[in-house]
Formats: sequence, structure tokens, C-alpha cells
Amino acid sequence: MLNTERIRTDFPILQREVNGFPLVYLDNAATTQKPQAVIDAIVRYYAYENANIHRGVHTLSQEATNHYEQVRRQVAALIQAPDADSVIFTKGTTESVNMVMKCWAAPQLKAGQNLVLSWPEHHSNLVPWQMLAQANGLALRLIPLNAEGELDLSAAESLIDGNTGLLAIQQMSNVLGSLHDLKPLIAAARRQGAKVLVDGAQSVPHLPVSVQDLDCDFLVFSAHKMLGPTGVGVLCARRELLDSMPPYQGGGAMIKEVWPERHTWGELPYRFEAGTPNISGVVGFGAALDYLEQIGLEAIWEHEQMLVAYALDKMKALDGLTIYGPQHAAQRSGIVSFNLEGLHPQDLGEILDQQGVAIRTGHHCCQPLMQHYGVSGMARASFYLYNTPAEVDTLVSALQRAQRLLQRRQSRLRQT
Ligand code: C6P
Repeated sequence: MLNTERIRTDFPILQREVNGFPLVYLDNAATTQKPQAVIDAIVRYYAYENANIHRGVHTLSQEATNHYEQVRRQVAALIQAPDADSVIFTKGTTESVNMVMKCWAAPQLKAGQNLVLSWPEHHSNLVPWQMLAQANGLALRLIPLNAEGELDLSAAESLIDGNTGLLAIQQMSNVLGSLHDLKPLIAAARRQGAKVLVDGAQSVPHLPVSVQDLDCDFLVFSAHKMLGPTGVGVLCARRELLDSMPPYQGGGAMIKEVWPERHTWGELPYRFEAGTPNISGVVGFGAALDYLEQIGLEAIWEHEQMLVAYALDKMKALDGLTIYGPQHAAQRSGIVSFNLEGLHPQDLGEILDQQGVAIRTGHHCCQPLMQHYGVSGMARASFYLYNTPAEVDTLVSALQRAQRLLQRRQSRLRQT
């Protein structure tokens, strides 16, 4: 069991108040808070280590380079990448998907082929593929959801065929919280000779994920959803695919030799990291990984399972509350999306904010999923290692208060 009382003292922001109430931060799927260790690592870097990397012979540059490369090895160990050189630092999940689209898929996939995605895909793993489909004449196929809000695996098997060039799929939905069983889908893609990209933006921060166990070709995720800074992400890809891919951008650091009229490409992973990267961000990400490792992703996952089971239990007892996605905690992470009858999710979010409860509202960058459920938006509570059952209780009482406000508003309207 996690010692949340102790963990919470590591996060300065959790000590603050919002609108006169202690902050209850339940927007972790959007971005997580940062422990003091991450903040300190970034300050220390700028105060004592700051230098550009891969360029200087001086001590500071060598230290900064070593630190940056050490974090790359940490990331490789986290996801069991066979080779640290197959880990590319990007700006985030979105950039990682776009990199695969531009550098691998665009030159490889031709008219007549198809791309298989899933209905709850985040726009980051949908819009780039729509762009490519239009440019290259590819068909886009979306794996539908079944009545329980899980991926319809039987439909999926028929969508993946000999013309499938890529299966690009999330491991966990940022709206439904569902943890998809990707293994049969990846096996089906492999049988058909298709490549596989896994969007791990919502899974890698919450449970152990291994590229070897998944048997995927590309894994993408963001540091800011796992205690790290914004502006840092990861693309991990099979080495032979990276070897065959042209660079994403031209500039410094990605070259081997340059003549006035031409250049040769540099080695992996630098070929995909043109220009000065987000060095302080990567350093901060390293501190976040140290912190997560010390707590353990298995323990974090267990904690979230406990919280989501508790939340589902309490929230299901509320009248007029619709909860989307699988109704059993065993199939979902610490994400609960819902709507309260009669209240626009935005108004609900504002009422909760007045009580210090931070949730996300809107389409969650998943408009096709909103269309599937016939709603314009949803409210979403999402948990992480520092959240507690007492905070779930605060959420539930804030929802009850919102219900009371709504009832009062409705009875006033009836009287007029
Ligand atoms: N979802 C949310 O509130 P970036 O913005 O590049 O770090 O991550 C994009 C992304 C990709 N895939 C999934 C499954 C995601 O959840 C996200 C980010 C946030 O749900 C911000 S929209």
C-alpha cells in the first residue's frame, strides 16, 4: 500500500488552496504534478550544470551530455528497450506520432493500403493518420467499441487484413480509462505483416509497460504525464526501422558530414534529435523516473485500482450520474468520465473548482468518442499516486452540492 500521506509532502503544489479550499487535484490524465525532486533537478541543472550537449570538450558540456544520455538509458530500462539508441527524445507523444507518420509511414505506405486505429483514439493518434490517409490515398479503419465501452476484438480481427500497413492504437483510453488488451490485436497485425504503433501516453505512467512484451514496433509517451516536465516525450522504435527512416528535421546534431551542397545523416539516436534539445526537461524527466522507480509502478497501479474501485462504487450511487466506459475497476485505470443530468460538463467543472476540486471537462481531444456517445463533452476525474480515498469523498460531496444547486435552480424556474 502506498503511504500517500508521506508522498503528498513531496509535492509542494498539493499544499496549496484553491478558492479557499485545499486543492483536490484530479486532472492527472491531462498532466501530473511534479515532486520537489524534479523541481530541484531542473534548478540544479541550470544553477550548476548548464551547458549544451554533444558539442563541447569542456567539463560542463561533458557532464550535461552524460546526464542527458544517462536519462536515455533510464528510459530504455523502464520500457525494456533492447537498445538505448532506439530511444528518441521528442517534445511529447504528439510529436512522436507525427515523427513516425512523416519519417516511416509516409514513405512506406501506398494507395490501397489501410491504417487501423481505434474509436477512442486521442486526436494525437488520429489526426496525423487522417493527414497521411489523405496525402497517400490510404483507407482509415477504426476498431469500434462494444456496448460495455471496450474495444470490439472480433470486429478488430476483420479490420486488420493483408492491406493493413499499420495498427496505431492506444493502450489506455484517456476518457474511458479502459486498459485495452492489445496482445491479440498486435498478434493479428503481425500475422498480416503490418507494423504496430502503441500510444502509451496514458499507460506508461501508470503500470509497467515493456516494448518486448508488447511486441510493438513503435511506443510513444510523454514525460509530463509521469511527474516529469512538459516539452519532453519519447519515441522508442525498432532499431532496423529507425535505421531505414529519413531524419525528421534537418539542422545541427543530426548530421555526420556537411558539404556546401549536401550532407550525410548522423548515427542513431541523434539523427532524430536535430538542434539543441530540451536538456533541462530531460534532466527533470530523469528525476521523475527515479521517483517513480523508488515507489514502484506495480504499487502505483494497485493504488489506482483501489481508488477507481472506491470512486466507481461511490459515484454509481449518485442519482442522474452517467459513468462512461467499463463499469468494473479491473478493466480500467484511475480515470472516470461522467456527466450529471441537466448540467453542462463545463458548468459542473466550474462548480467543482469553486470547491477546490480540479477535474477536466470537454471533449478531451476525442471528438469521435463524444460522437459515439452522442454528447458534446464529459467531465473527467483522473487519479495518480498522491490521490486518496478522502479526495474521492470530496469529489462525491462536491458532485452532490452541484446536484443540490441544480435542483434549487430547477425549482426556482418552476416557480417563475
Ligand atoms: N491527453 C488529456 O487530458 P501530449 O499532449 O503530446 O503530451 O499527449 C497527447 C496524448 C496522446 N494520447 C493520449 C492517449 C493522451 O491522453 C494524450 C494527452 C491529455 O487527456 C491532454 S489532451
